[in-house]
Amino acid sequence: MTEGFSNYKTETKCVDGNWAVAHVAYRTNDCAYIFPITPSSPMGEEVDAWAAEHKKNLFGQELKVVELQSEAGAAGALHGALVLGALATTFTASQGLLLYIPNLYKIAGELLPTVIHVASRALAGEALSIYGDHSDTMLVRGCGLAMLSSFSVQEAHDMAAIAQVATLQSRVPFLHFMDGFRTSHEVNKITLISDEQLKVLLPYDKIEEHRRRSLSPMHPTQRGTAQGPDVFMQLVESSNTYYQAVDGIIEKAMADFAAVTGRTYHPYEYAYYGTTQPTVAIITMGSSVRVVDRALHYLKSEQACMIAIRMFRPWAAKKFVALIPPSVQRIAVLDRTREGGSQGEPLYLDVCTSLQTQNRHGIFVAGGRYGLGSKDFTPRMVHSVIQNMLRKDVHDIQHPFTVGITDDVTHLSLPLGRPLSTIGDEATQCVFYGFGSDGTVGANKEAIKMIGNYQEQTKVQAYFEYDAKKSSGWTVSHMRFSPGTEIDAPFRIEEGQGDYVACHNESYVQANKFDIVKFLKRRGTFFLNTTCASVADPKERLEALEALVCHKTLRKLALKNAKFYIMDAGRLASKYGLPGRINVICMCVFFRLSSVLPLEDAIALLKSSIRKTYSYKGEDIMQKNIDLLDTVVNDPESLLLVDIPKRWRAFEDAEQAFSKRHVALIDDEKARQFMQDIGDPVARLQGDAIPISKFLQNNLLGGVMIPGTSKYEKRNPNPSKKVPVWEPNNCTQCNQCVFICPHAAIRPFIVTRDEVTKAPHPETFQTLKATGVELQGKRYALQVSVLDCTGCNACVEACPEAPKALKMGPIEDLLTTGVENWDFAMKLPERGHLVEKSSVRGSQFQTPLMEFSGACSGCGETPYFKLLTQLFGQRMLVANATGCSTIWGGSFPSNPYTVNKETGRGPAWANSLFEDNAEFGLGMFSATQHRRARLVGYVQDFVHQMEISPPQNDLLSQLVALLHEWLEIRDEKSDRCTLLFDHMAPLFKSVLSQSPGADSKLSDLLQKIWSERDMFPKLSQWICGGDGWAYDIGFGGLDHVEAFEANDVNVLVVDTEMYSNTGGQQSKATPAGAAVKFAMGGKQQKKKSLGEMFMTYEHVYVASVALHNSAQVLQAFWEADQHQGPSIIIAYAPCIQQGVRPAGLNDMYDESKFAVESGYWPLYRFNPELTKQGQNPFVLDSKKLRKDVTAFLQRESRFINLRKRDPKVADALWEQVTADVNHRMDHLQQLAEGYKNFSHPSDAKIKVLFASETGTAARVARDFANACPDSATASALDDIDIDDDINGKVVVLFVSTCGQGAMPRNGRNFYHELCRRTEPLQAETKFLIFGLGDSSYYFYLKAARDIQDRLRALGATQLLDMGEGDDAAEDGMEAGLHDWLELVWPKLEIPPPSEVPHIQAVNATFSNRAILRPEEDWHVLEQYYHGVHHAVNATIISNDLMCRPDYNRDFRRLRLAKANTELENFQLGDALEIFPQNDPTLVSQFLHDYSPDFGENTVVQLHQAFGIHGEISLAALFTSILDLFGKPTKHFLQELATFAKTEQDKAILLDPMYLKKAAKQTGMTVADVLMQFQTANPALPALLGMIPPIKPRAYSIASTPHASHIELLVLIDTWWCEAGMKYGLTCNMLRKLHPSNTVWCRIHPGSMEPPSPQDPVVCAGIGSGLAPHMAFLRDRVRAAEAGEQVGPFSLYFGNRYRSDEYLYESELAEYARKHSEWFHLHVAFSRDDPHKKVYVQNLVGDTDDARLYLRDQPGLLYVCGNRQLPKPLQQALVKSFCRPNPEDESEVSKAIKAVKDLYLHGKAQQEVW
Ligand SMILES: Cc1ncc(C[n+]2csc(CCOP(=O)(O)OP(=O)(O)O)c2C)c(N)n1
Ligand code: SF4
Ligand code: SF4
Ligand code: SF4
Repeated sequence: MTEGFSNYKTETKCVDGNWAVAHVAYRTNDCAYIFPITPSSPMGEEVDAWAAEHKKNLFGQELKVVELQSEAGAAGALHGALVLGALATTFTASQGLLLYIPNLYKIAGELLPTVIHVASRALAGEALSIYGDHSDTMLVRGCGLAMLSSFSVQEAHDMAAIAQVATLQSRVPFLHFMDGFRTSHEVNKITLISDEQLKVLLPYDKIEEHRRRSLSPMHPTQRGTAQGPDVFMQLVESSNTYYQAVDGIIEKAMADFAAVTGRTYHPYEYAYYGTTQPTVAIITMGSSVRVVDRALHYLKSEQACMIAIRMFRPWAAKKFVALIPPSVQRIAVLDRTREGGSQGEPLYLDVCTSLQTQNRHGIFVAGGRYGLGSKDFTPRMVHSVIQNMLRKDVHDIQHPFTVGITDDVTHLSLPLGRPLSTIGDEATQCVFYGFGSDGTVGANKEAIKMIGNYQEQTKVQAYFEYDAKKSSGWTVSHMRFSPGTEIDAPFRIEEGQGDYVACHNESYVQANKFDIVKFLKRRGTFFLNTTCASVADPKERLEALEALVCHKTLRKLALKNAKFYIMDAGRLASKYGLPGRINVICMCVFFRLSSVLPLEDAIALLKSSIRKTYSYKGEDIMQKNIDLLDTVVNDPESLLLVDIPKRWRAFEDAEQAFSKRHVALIDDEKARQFMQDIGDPVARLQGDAIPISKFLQNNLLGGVMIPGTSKYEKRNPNPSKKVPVWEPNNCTQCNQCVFICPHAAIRPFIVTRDEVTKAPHPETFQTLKATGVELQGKRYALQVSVLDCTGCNACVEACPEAPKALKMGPIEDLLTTGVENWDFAMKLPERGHLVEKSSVRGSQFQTPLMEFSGACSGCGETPYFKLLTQLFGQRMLVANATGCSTIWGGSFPSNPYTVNKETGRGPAWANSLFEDNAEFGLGMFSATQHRRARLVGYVQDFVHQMEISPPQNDLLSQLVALLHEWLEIRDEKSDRCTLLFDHMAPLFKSVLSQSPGADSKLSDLLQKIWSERDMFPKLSQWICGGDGWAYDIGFGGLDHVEAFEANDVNVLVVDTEMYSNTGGQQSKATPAGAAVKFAMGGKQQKKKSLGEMFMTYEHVYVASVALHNSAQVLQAFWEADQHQGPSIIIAYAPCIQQGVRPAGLNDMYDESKFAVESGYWPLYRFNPELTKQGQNPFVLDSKKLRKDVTAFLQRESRFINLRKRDPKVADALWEQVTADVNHRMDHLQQLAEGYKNFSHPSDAKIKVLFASETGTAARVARDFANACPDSATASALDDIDIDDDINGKVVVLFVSTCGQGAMPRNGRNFYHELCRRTEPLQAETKFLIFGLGDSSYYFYLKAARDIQDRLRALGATQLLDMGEGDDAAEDGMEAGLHDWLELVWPKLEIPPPSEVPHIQAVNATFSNRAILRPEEDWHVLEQYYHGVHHAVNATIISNDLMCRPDYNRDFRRLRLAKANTELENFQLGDALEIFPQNDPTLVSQFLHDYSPDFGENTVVQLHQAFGIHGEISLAALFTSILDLFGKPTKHFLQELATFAKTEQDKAILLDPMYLKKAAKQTGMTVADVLMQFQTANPALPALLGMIPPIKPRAYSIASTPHASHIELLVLIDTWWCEAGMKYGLTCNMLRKLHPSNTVWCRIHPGSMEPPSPQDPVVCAGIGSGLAPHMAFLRDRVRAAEAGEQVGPFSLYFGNRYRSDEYLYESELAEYARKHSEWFHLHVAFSRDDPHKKVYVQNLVGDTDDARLYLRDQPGLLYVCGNRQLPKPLQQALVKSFCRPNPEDESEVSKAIKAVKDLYLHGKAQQEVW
């Protein structure tokens, strides 16, 4: 080496450690094998990007960069390349490095030269940590690699070169490591090694030798043989000489390097700054060397020196020991790793051994751990280490020790002294606090480069810290600059050292959140970006600041004499159309205030940087940024210096952090403690100070986390400051917004009216009458958690346009009311169980058990996980692969997985690693299976024992019955097992607490069952992860799990089409043409079709789903869970890394939709269960492609960027993507049309179609299609083609109506096409249509009617009247569907599907009791009514006829005592439900006649049948519970037919006409049928299961809650058959009741919202429909008589004859007389004048009341009567509304609109029957 280093031209550059290493590795290698892992990924990314730019290495080629499926793969590939004589390298860290281990042994064993570059990182143990320490590198120290450690960014660059030279010289492979993050991510200004210098250093002869040694058929040799005991050892030992030479080779390489570069290094370095002889030596390696050096330098310690270790392997003991001065008596060895249970950590052991082997005795060696997981290591800690070593008595030295934490449990930690200001005054130190997405970090990275590059001698350093949240969390940038002195300070800026401290988010200084000012030095500059700066008046501005910023902060600013500047950067940015992007502004402020560069130069540099950065984003954005910059520079007004008033010095510290106050309010004791001790300090960046004991006290040992902590954070992660605002009048309660919300921040609540009044802000706690039968009487509220909403806009996008019921509004308006209303709503009872969760709407009433995660705003992964928890959350186990879903799903201390507040149950979630997740899940599953089998064994044993000797004890016998039932249903995939367990648990506890019975074996068995109680529920095993896991690293395991049919597990793959968590590198899910990291040149290969691969197994349930199609997603989740065997759902997940333009993930919903509609993402399901039923298992859910794939590609940066960079390549790849998409679609189409030998659906004669918003119409259509032998599967209307699928065909349509009469979204395009079409349909086109809707809506069934009208207009023949499925009907829409289907089958000339009835026999046995006392029956019935139905037994006070006794209609006034509190608490407008009973005489007669086997006194033991347990006589059962005299259903007859003894009986029972005929003739009852077909004699349990239970009947209450009784107005129902008049069951009972009789009844919330006494009201009622109006009227009379102000009240009442049916005549007349000023009575009696029938509606139309009170005033309309009333009444309203000018057309059309609005705005309420 002859040339001097000064001969080379060198360049300096501001770079980080990763870049520095990559820069050398790229140029000195042929190939690189890569896989992403933090913090080493940027090395791979850099080399890939350079290769994409065709940059050349030293050998004149581009580096060949190959990404593998895992690090194990990269290691294998590296090995192969080396064997083939390539110069090859790789980059990795942590778990990645562990996966290299087997190959490291191979590579070292074969003496293959290579350098593996590692950014050293912690290993996942009790938790994952992406941060730096030496745990990974220390674990590979035995593999046989030489190991070099770099201490700084410059060294990382230099050691990369030295290692490369040394490996080639020695043939020993090298591992070169730097400290993860601390060095890999620190930006520093370094001097680069030029190509010329590298060329001089590289031993080309050795490269040649390496190449010559390669495996080649030209000179073949064999590698990797198997050897026996005789030779293996000798061959292993034969490489010793190579290792012995390494030390010398490294020394030489370093010397050569020094000669060429001027930078001198040694394997071990000595440092001492005292003047005498040191007695203490500190031994360390990595970045800590610089810290120790700085501390020693600052302290000028006479006692302590340091020996720094660069060459860790091979360890040269002699060289090392020689550096220890003879004066040293004590050594402290610092290790950045922990080996639990060892004698000491690796470096410590090496030091001790060296002293021993080199004969240096008498030195005390203490070992200490520091900096684990990037814990900051500072000079102050070094000081503590020295102090420890200088303790007088050697026995007092803490060994082993830790430094940097407070260990108050094992007391290993050293106490810390005051911070040392080791950085000289020459350097400027700056701290910036930013918000995740505000661009602060990016801007700072730019700034550091500008400053560093500005002048040759300027030195810079920057280090960045981030919140664990994926975005919108905090960021802290630490930056140092110096005019000439090197900045070797690998630690954060310390307290009181900052020259410039900036807070870019005002919420950080609000309510004492972060202590930012602590960094500021005296007289330093503090900049705050705040809205206060926009307050014009200086005095008011100061007041605003005082109101906003916590006083502790203001006091500190005053005491530090700070220069305090403010600016409203947010306002400025918005003004320039760049909302939220404050980076340019804040950077400019920094240059203005810090004077690190002359301002003019700084601005020029900033402008050129803006041009560079924003050129990709378009001219417009670039110009806006430049204009903005000019404003900040030129407008002195925008940046204001605050004149700090003296009073701030006296401000009190008293203010408690908002979060602390918030934490104190947490109800749950455990959670409060956790948040106090840990959650809150961590959130306020004070986690470093938490002592170990706090973790133990909170039971966090072993990485355990308590559930549901994310909800306590309330971090307001919303840069847009906008949240959705609900417009209830437009809301259809579809819950689509709730489904899509990635953050679970918008939720529907089912509330009672009473609860609404208790809301903290009832005026803003808006509600709607809840739709759907199951929610009758309840209210629907939609609430947003204002402090958890991220403002992502997804809910607004998802809200159907009919018009939209959500829009974004300013958050300020809701910060108090919204927050408090939300808190209130969260405390409301859980009511999800009231609604079936199998529909989209129903699923969203279930409380999500995954909420407020740290995912990016609008993340496409989270909604899927949220849905999983809503469906299966309380019985769900999750194995989650490392990836975004573990970071947003499990970042300590925020746990978004939570529990149901009533049961305390929720998802059990765990993460093992990235690579092993499928296996991890399989382990969970098999353990569950095994443990459950054990439980089943115990239970079977126990039940068997009980059969042999039946229990004498009542509790025990109940328990046995339940266990029996559990055994039967234990494999049912539902919550039933859990519910059964809930019944069992108290019995178990009581039985176990009783003194052990005589049989201790039995109690042992019981005890064993109890100890396995966790296995009672049927658990649902989920294995979840991203595409990187499923397609790449975990594919082997995933494949293995799916390959076995017995593995009943479900896999969810959230496919973002890249490794999102590590910053967006390609996976095999990335499509061709995408330019993502590791594929910057554009991915060449098409996306792997994972779903299709798994379909080939044929037993795997496979689905490909996308978010916007909520119904399909939901269906897939259900089917996957229900499938007996493995499943996989591949879910398209829009991700921030895809770069959706222009709105990013604010467009998440449309992004998903576009992907599907362009065919880019296919929707399908492959369900093996269908194969079993002989059907095509493959269903293509996305059929019709409406958008162009290229249009989709044009929306995303991942595709567009390539086009900008390399249009030719992009064009070719885009063509390829389009071809791939079309090809895949064709293939899927073929599968749909004929998978294997399943029939082609075009054979189908009937086409079944649907338009469905919430999935109900789709479900009904699919059921119909399944039942109809001549049809294929059902399709959404938008997926079909009118000509192909409708024209000339027979179609059956199921259409729901949403919004205010809107078409569901999957039918809109179809409808538009239908409307546009002018060409008639072929004459043979026939159709049937079934509409679904809610009759309480004005536009009931509108969508179905629109389609019907249009089809008719185009000439199609309608085969039947439209069927009506009314959600508001008593039995929901099913009844209407049933009736319609009865007519459909004959019309289609298809025999109705033969339903094989499934008889659910009740769990009952004959009792051995001969007879029961009536009180005993009563006791059980009480259990039934009270326990099961929450009914009470009320006494009749009076039962009065309201008409003449001989009159043919029987109106009655019934009064009941309100003796029970349950009856007292009803509200105006409620109804009373009465449980009727059968006539006991008829029952006893029937039982006597029906069967000789049982009679009325027979006693049966019910085992949880009808919800009861215990013995009951058949008489009681048939009188009170079973509807023996009700009308038989078709279903009942079918069931009975299965018992028929003769074919003839069977035929009669199955004849559809039989029921009709018999009903017409005799009014046949269930009892009649049973008597007629006595030979079909079902066993009693079956019979009890076949007869439906008696249903209660509801009657509106006519009295007010103030009255002492409950009054009902009842018309006794009768009906006729040929045999005579018949009574309905309840009426028959009611008419016979006498005072003092009792009835079972319960309050049923009314369907109409009552008016307040002040509301103007118009009521229209006919017959007994007067009842609710009477209640409203009586309430108003009461109010008026109490002196309250009351509004006008008009009552229109109609009946047939005035003489006999003028109900409440005298009372009404009296009111009309007494209260004429506000009460207006109108009565109509239709039959009084046979020539002119006058109805209620005629009176309404001919009077002014409706106009006055409903049009001119904001009044309310109430309508109660039969179904004939509403329509004519609406016309009457129009008439009244335009009464003064009935002929004026414009008045008429205004009136029509006003009536419509009345209904649309919920001002009209009706109850019809
Ligand atoms: C063995 C190993 N290699 C690499 C990593 C680093 N790593 C963590 S998550 C991840 C990417 C996950 O991507 P994907 O599975 O697609 O999930 P996403 O983040 O997109 O949700 C990588 C590479 C790791 N944790 N372990
Ligand atoms: S804006 Fe986004 S986070 Fe907020 S409620 Fe809507 S979907 Fe949820
Ligand atoms: S209509 Fe809009 S606001 Fe109402 S539930 Fe549906 S999506 Fe939500
Ligand atoms: S998947 Fe994408 S959007 Fe979601 S948290 Fe990860 S990076 Fe953010």
